[in-house]
Amino acid sequence: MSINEKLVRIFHQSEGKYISGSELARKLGVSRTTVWNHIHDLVQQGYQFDASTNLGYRLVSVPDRILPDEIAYDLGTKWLGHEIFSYEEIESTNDLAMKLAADGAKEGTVIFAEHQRRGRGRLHRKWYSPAKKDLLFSIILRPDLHPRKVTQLTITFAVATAQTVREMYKLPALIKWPNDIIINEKKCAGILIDMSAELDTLNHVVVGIGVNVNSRRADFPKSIGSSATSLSIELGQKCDRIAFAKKLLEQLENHYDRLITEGFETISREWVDLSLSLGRRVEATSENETIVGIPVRLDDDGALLIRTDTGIVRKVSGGDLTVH
Ligand code: BT5
Repeated sequence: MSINEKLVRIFHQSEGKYISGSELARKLGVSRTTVWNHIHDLVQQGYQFDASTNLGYRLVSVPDRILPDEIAYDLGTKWLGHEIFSYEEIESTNDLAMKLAADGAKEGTVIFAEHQRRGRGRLHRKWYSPAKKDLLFSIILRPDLHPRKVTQLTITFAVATAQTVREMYKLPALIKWPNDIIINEKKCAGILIDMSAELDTLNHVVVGIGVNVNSRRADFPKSIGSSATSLSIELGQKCDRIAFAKKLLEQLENHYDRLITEGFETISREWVDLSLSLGRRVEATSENETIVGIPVRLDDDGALLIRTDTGIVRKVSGGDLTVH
């Protein structure tokens, strides 16, 4: 752990109390000048301290930035996010995560970015996000899952994300199959899964999640202005991105672990309560056809089963839903 990381930890543990320069120096095993230099460094990063000649230093506020140390502090996960990278600007966190995964990065590694130059949705679509306002991250996983069942992962992470939004902010988050998180009929988060697979086995999977946290209406491009929202727009106040990121990582781990150990059934049941489309009339559009009907349930692969007007139940494995 670097001296900066240790310092941040000591200040967090002191819960807003002053700590003298000499105590910090003793705890860190360095000189008081070194302590001062590192505090100066943290100030450059946006941390704010009160400095008192008699009492020492007190942490007043942490910057609104996705700093790995801040996310890692007190993070209640067993394996997810024990390795965290964060970039000011990057092409796409999913692209980098795929490269790192191919190079052998540990399962549970998380890559965050404050801005993506080429944020991606599914099918070469774009993911828009203004710099430094939202959450954009990717997780490296190596599940023992048949490639055919990878939609189970999308559903699992969508359930975890919707539940986190509900628990933390009491907002009525729902899931539009397969990967959209919707609040009051507008999209506030999306999930993108990339994978490397052989015929029957997955090598690795990258789960990319974009959540509009503090985006404002004016931040959205015109093309999505009427269909997108953010947590802060819905709440009418700014959200603490670090607190949300921590809770989300904890929930994602919890749901993923349940999927792997207990199978898809319980997740699938939780999805029912969060589904925007069950029982409503939908159009499911994929590359080659459009199926119109009423979704009845998920099958064991995470695909959506839709009852058409003729009474036949059709399986939809990908594409987009329009909900009427
Ligand atoms: C998604 O695709 O919803 C997946 C989004 C995944 C984004 C994350 S961010 C971190 C990681 N790195 C990446 O490069 N990507 C992942 P899809 O279902 O195809 O939806 C894409 C569509 O959503 C676009 O065509 C727009 O219509 C709309 N859209 C784009 N940005 C949006 C935003 N910020 N909020 C709401 N809707 C948006």
